[in-house]
Amino acid sequence: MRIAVLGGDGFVGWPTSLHLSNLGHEVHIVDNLSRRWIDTELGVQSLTPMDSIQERCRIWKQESGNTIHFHLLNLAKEYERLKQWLADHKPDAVIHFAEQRAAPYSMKTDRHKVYTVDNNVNATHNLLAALVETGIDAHLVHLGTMGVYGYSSVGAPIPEGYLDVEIDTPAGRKGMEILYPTRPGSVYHMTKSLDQILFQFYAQNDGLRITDLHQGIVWGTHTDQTRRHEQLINRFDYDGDYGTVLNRFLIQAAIGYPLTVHGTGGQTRAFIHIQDCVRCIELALSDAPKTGERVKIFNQMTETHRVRDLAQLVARMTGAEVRMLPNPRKEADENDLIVKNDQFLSLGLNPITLQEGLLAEVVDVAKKYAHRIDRSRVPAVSAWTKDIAKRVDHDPEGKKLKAV
Ligand code: USQ
Repeated sequence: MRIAVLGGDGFVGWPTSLHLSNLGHEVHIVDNLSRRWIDTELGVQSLTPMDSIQERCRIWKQESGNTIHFHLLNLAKEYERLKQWLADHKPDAVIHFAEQRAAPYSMKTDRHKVYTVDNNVNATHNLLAALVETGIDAHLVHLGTMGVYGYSSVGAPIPEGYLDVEIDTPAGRKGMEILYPTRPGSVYHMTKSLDQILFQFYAQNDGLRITDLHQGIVWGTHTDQTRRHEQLINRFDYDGDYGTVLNRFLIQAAIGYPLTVHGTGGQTRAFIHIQDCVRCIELALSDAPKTGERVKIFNQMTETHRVRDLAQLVARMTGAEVRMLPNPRKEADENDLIVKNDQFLSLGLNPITLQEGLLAEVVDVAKKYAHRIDRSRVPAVSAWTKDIAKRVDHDPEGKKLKAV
């Protein structure tokens, strides 16, 4: 297949591009390199040293003999160029990762909220409108998030996208299928909730074939392909805005920084290893919806864990200290989470779970590049409200709190 990977320079986009190229697909990365610009804005860098996208593609060609093409294009701002690109390249599938993906970044200031909505919603809508206008029957696979559902303890498993409900009508009770209600917990998660509605409309109105993947928190860094050469290495975010919880705990352990548990650490979240992410994309591509079919929605996660349990697991493994910090986010102190993922299992996903070997691999990577870490960028200080900001500013590293 000819596959466009929009956002193919990012944390999941890059290993996905390598994985699909390795399977023999013709891969085209379309990216505006915004993630690299955000590093510059924030004054942080990936833990792992990343080469330019052109250099990464050159090394991949040298290693595998396969070409990955790179196209510099801003989906949200360059609609006419996007349309022309699609008309010229006529991809069989389009994988859409091209969105700002960090909840803390999206909550930093009003400017970051505006940027995240503008970038994410326009990128998705421009793509949908351009697919209709060019008449290209490509399967669109979008990377969404489990976070669209919020994290309240419902007590019942979160289904894969749809919910059967009954409503009272004058003619009696009627059955109906609705999109599972969203309850996003950040501006970033809100944009992915809006994406869902855009997909529903374009599938129903124009017959676009769309798969939406509701992914959990990714952990790990290497995949089979990024391991093949030092310069194919994936990016790795450790800072308070872009680093995600388990990977952060692992690098914190590697550099002797107390593990930063927010609040009581009672938040339960869905997780998936990076190797499984790329496999899931492959599986989703093999199971495209037909024209006129509703949007296919998969929960792309393999297990759920409570944040403090993860901290304790990492502490046991490495001897790290755990510290409970004032939570910069507005989120439930404690929640349970049960998630269905039957569709990927039935397509053949064999989940990688938190095996010590792979956790240790992340610690090893972090130790190797520890000299690149700026410890002052580890605390998460982006606060969800002005009131919370006062609390977090007062004690960003929880130094006044007792270590446990
Ligand atoms: N947390 C800590 N300590 C930390 C960092 C985070 O206790 O040092 C807590 C947070 O308060 C939160 C939980 O860990 O309760 C998860 O935070 P996260 O930063 O790992 O994940 P999140 O903000 O939800 O976002 C990440 C990705 C996003 C993806 C999402 C999947 O950045 O792109 O959509 O995970 S999910 O969480 O399932 O919605």
